[in-house]
Amino acid sequence: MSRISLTRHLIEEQREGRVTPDLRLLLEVVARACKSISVAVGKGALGGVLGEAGGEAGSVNVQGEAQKKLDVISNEILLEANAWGGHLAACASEEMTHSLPIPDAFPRGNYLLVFDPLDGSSNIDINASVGTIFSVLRCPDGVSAPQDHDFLQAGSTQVAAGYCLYGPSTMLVLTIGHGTHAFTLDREQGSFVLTTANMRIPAQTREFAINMSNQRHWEAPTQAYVADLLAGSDGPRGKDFNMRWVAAMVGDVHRILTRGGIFIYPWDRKDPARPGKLRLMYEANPMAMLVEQAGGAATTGRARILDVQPTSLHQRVPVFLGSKDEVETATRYHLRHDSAAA
Ligand code: AFP
Repeated sequence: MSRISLTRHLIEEQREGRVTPDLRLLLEVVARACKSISVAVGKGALGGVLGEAGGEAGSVNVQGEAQKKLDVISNEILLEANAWGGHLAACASEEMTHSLPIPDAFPRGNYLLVFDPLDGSSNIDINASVGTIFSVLRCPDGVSAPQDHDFLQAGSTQVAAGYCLYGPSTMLVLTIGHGTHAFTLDREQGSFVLTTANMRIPAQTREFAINMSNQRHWEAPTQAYVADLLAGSDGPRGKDFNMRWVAAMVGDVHRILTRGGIFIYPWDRKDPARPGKLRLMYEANPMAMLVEQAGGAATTGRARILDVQPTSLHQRVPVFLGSKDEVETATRYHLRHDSAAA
């Protein structure tokens, strides 16, 4: 059987009226940028790309996190690739304080792109999986020079979302709102090939992912839920659970899309001003769309992530996502706790 490339897949989606020519071009450009990032990541120490950005002084992003050289390189690759195609009005990134309108020298399109150029950057120097996460929104009508507030749209309005996982193989996982599809990079041919159409997350699971070292900082319902998972067949859940933690959300979500599970990054008391660690616009929203399109669920522990109205570009949010029944169970623990406390 002939192989279906990403290009062919998108052209067929365009013929079905599911994707506009501009959105197709945008997604092809993002995929091309991901190939370049994959090459840079793959060179490792030989490419001189490991370690911190900014020399001895180091550099930090708007989150106050140390930037790695590959964070900066990946951000530049995505910005450069998307500047001139005429399909985008503006970009926003984890690595930039504010959004960036497309330069006046180039035509502006109707879409907004927001991304985490290299998620899981603490994995870079240990040669473990990292990834790029992206979300595509419509530029509001009548806006020719979009600013940060134009990006503040609920995740349910995303027109496309995806990630590229740089692991033993490079994989692009994409949704345009008609299922979640996985493409594997054929390094010799230089093209992404459809390897799993319509990924489906099993509704039930025996696997969870959470950074247990934060346990003492969690709120009561998260403590109670995870305690019951750990109690296994001796506790109220009546079955044993296994635990996995990649420390790059892309890796954990990819495992869940492949074989099920629940991924949790809850609110914790380490910094009460921060509602969780993960960012809504370029981590939680795109992953929630991919997971829902594969039959899973994604909540803040209390409400659907895709319904959260963003109030700032770099806003954080608690995340519970993956196998539908398990996410609903975890959410019930939080809602029950809230109604008992009311
Ligand atoms: P970085 O990209 O800053 O390394 O953070 C990765 C991440 O946002 C997400 O991809 C992981 O799931 C999570 O943080 C890992 O967090 P811990 O540091 O608590 O393991």
